[in-house]
Amino acid sequence: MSSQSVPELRKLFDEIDQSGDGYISQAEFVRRFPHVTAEALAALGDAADVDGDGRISFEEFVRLLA
Ligand SMILES: [Ca+2]
Repeated sequence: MSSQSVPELRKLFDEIDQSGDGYISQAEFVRRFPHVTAEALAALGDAADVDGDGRISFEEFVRLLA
């Protein structure tokens, strides 16, 4: 567990959420982290995407990283 503050996480989230719709899609994540493997992406999805809609909300993002 890291100790990143919510404002720091918000900044990172906004950086990844390039469409600005408040959700991080897999495509946006890969654009920001182009070297992430398909396995890591799937693991991240399982860990982060609590409601299973295929994208990560800020709430899910905070739960994952805070
Ligand atoms: Ca987005």
